[in-house]
Amino acid sequence: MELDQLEQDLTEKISSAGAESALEEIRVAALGKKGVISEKMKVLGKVTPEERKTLGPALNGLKTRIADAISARKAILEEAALDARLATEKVDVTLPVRPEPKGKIHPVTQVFEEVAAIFADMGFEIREGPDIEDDFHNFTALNFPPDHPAREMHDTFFMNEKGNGERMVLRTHTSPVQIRTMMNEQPPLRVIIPGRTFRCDSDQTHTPMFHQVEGLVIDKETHMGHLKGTLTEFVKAFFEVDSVKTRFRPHFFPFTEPSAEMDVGYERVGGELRIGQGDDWMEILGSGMVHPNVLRNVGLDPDEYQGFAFGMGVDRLAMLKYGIPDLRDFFAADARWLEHYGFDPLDQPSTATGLSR
Ligand code: 2NM
Repeated sequence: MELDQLEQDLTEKISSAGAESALEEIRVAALGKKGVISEKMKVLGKVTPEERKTLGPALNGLKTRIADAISARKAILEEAALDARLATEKVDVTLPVRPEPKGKIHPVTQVFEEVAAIFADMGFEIREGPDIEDDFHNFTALNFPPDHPAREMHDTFFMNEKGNGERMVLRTHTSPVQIRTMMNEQPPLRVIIPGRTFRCDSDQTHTPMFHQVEGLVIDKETHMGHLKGTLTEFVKAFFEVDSVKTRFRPHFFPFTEPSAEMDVGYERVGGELRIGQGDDWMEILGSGMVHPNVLRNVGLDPDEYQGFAFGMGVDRLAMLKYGIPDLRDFFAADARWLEHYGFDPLDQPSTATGLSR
């Protein structure tokens, strides 16, 4: 009689348990080490053999039925919990698609990334340096003579004199980073340096702040052939054409000897510029073999090491490639202009999947 009542109580509790934690409490109270059923089992040793014959099977049966009832209830609760979770995670496939990401990549940023992707494929690494430079890194180490016109007030932005009389400058090119790289690292070097540059110049085709990518290769046997091959491959990859007509025209830079400007053939078809072929020439970049004085200034022996360097204006490259007519729009921060000329932030330039789409 007593066991029947106990079974009825437990069964009712089990079927009304609303959570797995409540069910576990019932299990411990009934079947745990000090649970009611376990306590009753302990008494079996103290009853007469006669009583044991009926009480034993009765207790064992009760234990099994309660354990079964608990696992059955547990399965129901687990299923209900899963159903509830699935209901909250339901996706409404009739909702409209998400809007496109807002904002565009500026053409200058796009070109920086395209140039980096092309040179990365050729084994170049990226180096960066400060916008504010000292005279040594921006001029002296680069073999500019003390009276060179670039050092004049009207070409270079000078900071106020420091206590020691030294005047820092806004770097006029990214070449000081080449100097820093050569002084801090050992050849062989293959690096490109993207960045902002500053010159005191403002008209239709010049802005006081502009963008450059320069490059540097230093090794024991690097020669003018490597320069021509590297830059020709670069121009082909950048303008996304299979062949390009080029011309290397002698030039002068203080930091390279010999120096050459690279022109590419182009033609105008209708309103469109076609770069690569044609009867007209367009200057695209400056280059040359690093001057022995520059190598000596950074502590390299010109009889052991040599190399080439080059530099190009990123703003002009962006105008040429993407048909942007006015340089000053680059810096006007006009959202409608950027919406028109800008690039999708999710499209990463890569030579494998296409630089631009
Ligand atoms: C140019 C053109 C030619 C150049 C040279 C160097 C250094 F540090 F190696 F001497 N850096 N950049 C270089 C050479 C830059 O820009 C039109």
